[in-house]
Amino acid sequence: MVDVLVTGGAGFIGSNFVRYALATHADWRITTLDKLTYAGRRENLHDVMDNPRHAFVHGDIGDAAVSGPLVEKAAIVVHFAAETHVDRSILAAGEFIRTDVEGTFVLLEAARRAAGLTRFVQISTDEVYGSVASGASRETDELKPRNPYSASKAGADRLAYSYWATYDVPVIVTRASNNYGPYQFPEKVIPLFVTNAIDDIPVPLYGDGRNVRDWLHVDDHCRAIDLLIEQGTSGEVYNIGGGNDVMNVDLTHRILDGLRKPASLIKPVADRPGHDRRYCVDTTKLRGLGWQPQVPFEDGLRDTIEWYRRNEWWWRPIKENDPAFKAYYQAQYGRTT
Ligand code: NAD
Ligand code: TDX
Repeated sequence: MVDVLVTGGAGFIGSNFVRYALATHADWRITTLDKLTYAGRRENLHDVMDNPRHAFVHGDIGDAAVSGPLVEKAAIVVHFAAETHVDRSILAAGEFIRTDVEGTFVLLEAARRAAGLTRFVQISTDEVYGSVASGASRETDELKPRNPYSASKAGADRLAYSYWATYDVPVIVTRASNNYGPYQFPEKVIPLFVTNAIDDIPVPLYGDGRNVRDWLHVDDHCRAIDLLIEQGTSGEVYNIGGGNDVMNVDLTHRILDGLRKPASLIKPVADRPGHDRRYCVDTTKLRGLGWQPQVPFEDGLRDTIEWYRRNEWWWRPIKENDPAFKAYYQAQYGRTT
């Protein structure tokens, strides 16, 4: 059996990856290590908690006594755990530095001692390139992060690389574009707008709504990570993008149309400070290994909207009963919605 450690496996992408990996690799024994922050939820793994090839450990990656032994016995580490929401990083950046930078450092130190480690996947982000006015970011481009989240991720991205260059830890760095799909915490734009619209609550569109994101279905992301575990080269960086560049205002109309809700639900609100105008990654390198996205955006968005429509059990308790969600919503949108 192959021992795989997935950090942040109770979050959005991590839980989709755990589910995908258990179904795809009969010889993988997966340990999920997750702190269960506001974004990490046992419910995200409800259907794999009892799987005999899956163990769940509740703990902080920054706690070396917990994370160290798990890394040391792993053959593969896929490191998703992070604070991930740009708007929260603008409100308070401390946890982003502690988890995204220092937490990654703790894992990498353990990775130096891990005798059987063949792969350490550092899940970075396209945001490390900063805003790109035109063209597409290549892996060799300069990093110009512009908000506390992306700056923390850039720190972790280069720290992981340095552990390959310096200590020969078998690191691969991935930089994916905006993911969408089931189990995404309902404060990121797609699940927030879908669930607000279901309840006829206005959807707060930042600024002029003309910012562009490249949408990648989480299943295509999981397939890319899996391929890179098998075929990637240590010390290399790989962009992962869906090739679906969409302006926020167009995305919003598609969501409202998909739910047969009126455009009058769109509420223009103050812009995000330092709001990156556009991200776009060049995926030639990954495509050279045989990967290409399989989920057309139209189908993926329709299915995602349908998932939130059918799975109110999953999101309604967060939005209606979780005081932390209400406090965040008030802090973020209180003045403007
Ligand atoms: P998420 O916020 O849904 O999940 C993050 C998970 O990490 C949660 O389960 C949380 O409990 C856990 N976590 C946080 N701090 C921890 C700590 N100190 N110790 C252990 N666990 C901790 O995030 P996501 O959207 O699934 O993103 C996963 C990874 O992918 C992140 O590294 C993120 O930067 C990266 N990424 C995300 C996107 C995207 O569009 N969502 C795009 C590119 C890259
Ligand atoms: O209420 C909103 N209104 C709005 O107009 C929210 C929450 C967002 N937006 C805009 C801001 C962005 O241009 O929508 C776009 C997407 O916003 P988010 O869902 O917050 O994602 P983004 O800031 O692009 O970052 C995401 O992609 C890169 C993830 O959250 C990161 O973890 C990932 O690294």
